[in-house]
Amino acid sequence: MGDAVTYSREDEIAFITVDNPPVNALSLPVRQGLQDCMRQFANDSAAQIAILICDGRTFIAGADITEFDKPRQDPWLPEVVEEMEACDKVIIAAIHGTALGGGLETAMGCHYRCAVKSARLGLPEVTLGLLPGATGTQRLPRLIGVKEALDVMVSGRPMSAEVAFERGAVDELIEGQDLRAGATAYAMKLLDQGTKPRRIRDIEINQEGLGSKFFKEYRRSAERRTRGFFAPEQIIKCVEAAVTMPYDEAVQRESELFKECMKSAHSAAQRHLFFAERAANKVADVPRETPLREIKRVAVIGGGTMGGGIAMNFANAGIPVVMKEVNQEALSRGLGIIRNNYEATVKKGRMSSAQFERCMDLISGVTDYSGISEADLVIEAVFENMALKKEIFGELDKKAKAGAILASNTSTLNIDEIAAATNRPQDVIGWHFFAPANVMTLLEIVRGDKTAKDVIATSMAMAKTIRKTAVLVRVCFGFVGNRMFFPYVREAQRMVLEGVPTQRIDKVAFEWGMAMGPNAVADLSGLDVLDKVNNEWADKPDDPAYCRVITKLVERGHFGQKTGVGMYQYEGRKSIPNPEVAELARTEAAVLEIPQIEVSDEEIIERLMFSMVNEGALILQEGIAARPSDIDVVYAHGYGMPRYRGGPMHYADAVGIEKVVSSISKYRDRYGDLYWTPAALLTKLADSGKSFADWAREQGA
Ligand code: 3H9
Repeated sequence: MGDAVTYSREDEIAFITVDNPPVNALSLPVRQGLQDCMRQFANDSAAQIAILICDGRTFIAGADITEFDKPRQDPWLPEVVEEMEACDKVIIAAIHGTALGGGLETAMGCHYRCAVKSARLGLPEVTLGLLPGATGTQRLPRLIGVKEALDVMVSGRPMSAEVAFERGAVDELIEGQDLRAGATAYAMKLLDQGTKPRRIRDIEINQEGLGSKFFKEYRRSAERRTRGFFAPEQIIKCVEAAVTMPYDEAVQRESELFKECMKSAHSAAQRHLFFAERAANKVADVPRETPLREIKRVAVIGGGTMGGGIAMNFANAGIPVVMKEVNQEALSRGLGIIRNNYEATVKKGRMSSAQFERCMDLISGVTDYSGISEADLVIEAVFENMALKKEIFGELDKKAKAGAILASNTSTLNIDEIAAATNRPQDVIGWHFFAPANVMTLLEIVRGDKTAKDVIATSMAMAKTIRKTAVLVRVCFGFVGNRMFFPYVREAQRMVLEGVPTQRIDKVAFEWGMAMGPNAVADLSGLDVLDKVNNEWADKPDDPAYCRVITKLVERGHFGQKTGVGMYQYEGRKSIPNPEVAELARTEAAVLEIPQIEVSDEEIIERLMFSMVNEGALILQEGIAARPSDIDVVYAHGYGMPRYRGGPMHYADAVGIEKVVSSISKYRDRYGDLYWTPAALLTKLADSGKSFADWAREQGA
């Protein structure tokens, strides 16, 4: 303790400096240090004004999230903030980097705020299933207005310093990057003007334009954007309190609602994902200091929907990319789709015309391998066919420059086999994008047996550059995401054969939080695609009932959304039940002698989720994923699982591994061993009363 916050003075200006790397989080020594230094300032008769400033890359980025699972230790942040505000002498917050969560709340306890233009300010607690619990819900509406504050807190998105200045959350913008000099000049100006402390708690909330239905309507629109999440409504309640109650009572209400959030399963899940996403970046045998290969130019082989989406990611990051197609017609079509996608983004106001032109300029097309030899990274994105992929990699081996990374966007196939088609398997790696590739944030990076460490390190770093969340996995059919998705679809299909309506399964999954139910997703992915993958799976289960309805629909040419009929019928994008499915299921169930049974909502979720969890446990046993939390990141980013569930493995921990194993055993008694034998890891955990998280800790993962 002691050095996290220091007090110093230059003439009449005191500096309270926070130094708690990496992000100056408000751990106990920082809270204590702030309180001590503030008191020192109050008692320092030579100091007339104080500047709260941070060393390192950022202003305070929030409360220390690692402390949230431990007992509370005083001084608690709200008290520190209130005490700071009560000071009789002016305190200024000087902001660079990010002032987030408790960091912005601390800055709002100061009487004025100045910031460099590159700074960002926000209250992202909602992303952790929390609300700003150190008076932020009371102060921000007073500073920038009720609607604006709600938008900031419910979305969790930070404001740029310039926007914060326009709205009144920042009082002075500092030109250039010399924050200390700029803040000092600002302090001198305030001293010259004889400025007194301005306390946000004393500001009247501007209620202009807040009609009687304001909160009702705001709730309705927030509910559409944040379906299922607990924290947004808690935030709205806090702001409602700010508008209707005296300040001190409303702060009390904020504190109660914060505690409810903190205790919620949602927050535990969302905090788990916060750390899971950061852990996924770390690869045990690839040290942080591994030198990276330089990636200045990229080539994408295949200009279909996937290839085009992949190319857009690089153009968006300012990296030139050449796309190869087999002939001019296919190339023009591919480039046309990219142009249309960008134009739609411009129309929605999410991209300027200048950005659009810049991105289009960065994308070029070829119909042969010319241009490929200049690329530092080549991503093959043709359709899922081993022979074709091998042919392309053989060609790349001849044409790509030495040291280029050769990546395959395969969703299931063996990277080692693809690598063996080259004389440089150390340069070959899987980059599994998720459709639409320019939108979905997940990138499964698949290391082969011979993939070089610098190829892994460069791939992980490039993923960050193109704003993807990367998870490193090893080779198996379907890798992590799809391998676990197969049992999910399999169980949905089996339930359809057992007489459960397609739409009921999807409704239950949707209400549990999935972005779409399994049948709707199957239709979106294409039933023909799923059927093809099943047929190419060497270890496909020996089970005539396996995805039977899909197979029968495909035989009839019903491929899902793309043909207008599949597990549902489609009128445009709207789905309606397909009566053919129920009838087909009945007929097939009779042939297969599958009894029609009553399935409860609870069973629907158990069969969908626990079948995945069991597969996830096998994946961990086999070392395909390094940590259970990596699997959770895959599901949160690539498969529409709501963040408040924390991913399938965290969900299993939350439900209790013993319960998971006892349910799996129940289904084994009903269906036999083929699918429902509990993985050895699950049984071991259940027997020892441990969770996946305990196991990961023990493994040092
Ligand atoms: C809050 O404030 C509640 C209050 O309202 C009420 C209290 C009563 N705590 O992300 P990075 C670690 S809730 C502890 O890779 P970047 C992170 O785990 C909080 N640790 O860097 C990582 O560790 P490692 C509201 C934290 O440059 C390292 O720092 N605030 C915290 O890409 C680097 O992080 C937030 O939600 C933390 N608060 O991004 C902000 N933050 O190296 C959360 C980070 O061992 N933080 N770490 O893996 C962020 O959004 C980003 O970290 C930030 C930097 C944008 C700041």
